[in-house]
Amino acid sequence: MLKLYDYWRSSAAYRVRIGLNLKGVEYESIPVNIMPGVDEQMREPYRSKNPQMRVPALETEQGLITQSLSILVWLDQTFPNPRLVPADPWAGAQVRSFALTIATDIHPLNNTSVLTRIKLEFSASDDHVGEWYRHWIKLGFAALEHQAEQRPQTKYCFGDEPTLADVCLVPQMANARRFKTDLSPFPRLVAWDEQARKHPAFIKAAPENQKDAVR
Ligand SMILES: N[C@@H](CCC(=O)N[C@@H](CS)C(=O)NCC(=O)O)C(=O)O
Repeated sequence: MLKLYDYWRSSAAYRVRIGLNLKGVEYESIPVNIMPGVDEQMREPYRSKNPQMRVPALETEQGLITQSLSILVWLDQTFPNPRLVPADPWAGAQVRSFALTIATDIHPLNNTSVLTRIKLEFSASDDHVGEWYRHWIKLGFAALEHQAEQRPQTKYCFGDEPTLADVCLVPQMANARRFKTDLSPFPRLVAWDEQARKHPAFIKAAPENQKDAVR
């Protein structure tokens, strides 16, 4: 069975949990506690397994895959139904562009290790860290909302079924709410997030439904 190195509140791991559930693929979740101060991702045995010292990572029969989007593409190629990225080149590019805005332009700047560094090395206060965090979300979400306004309204981000775009949007929205971001400028993104969170695959993947969740 596939093993997912996971953490309940990791939004990158949350993406992979949604993808696995959408595909109906069973997996075992192996929690790696990345809470600052605990930092299991930086210690053995995980560190040798994944020198990137991040979650998620997926243990397959062929070996380990790191990076959530690489895992999701592998899942899409290995279990093609339902598709996370449309086969049509143009439609596929639109979905990937949406997903990458979140996964490569917003999320990395708000990673735990980035926040810890601006706190410890540059004396950022908790208020400054919050501002920093919300800034990158607002910038990325504004672009996605603007692009969404140019398209007809749809149930999910790109049509009647969830795609990689919804897989990335929902975890990023959870982070945005946790850091008290004003989401009123992004009504389409909010509606898509609400819709997707009613889907069983998304419910099962939600942070609060994980075995390592701290309530
Ligand atoms: N680009 C990576 C990002 C992975 C990532 O940043 N994971 C975070 C949790 S969401 C992490 O492990 N942080 C631990 C750290 O920063 O030390 C991916 O998409 O998988």
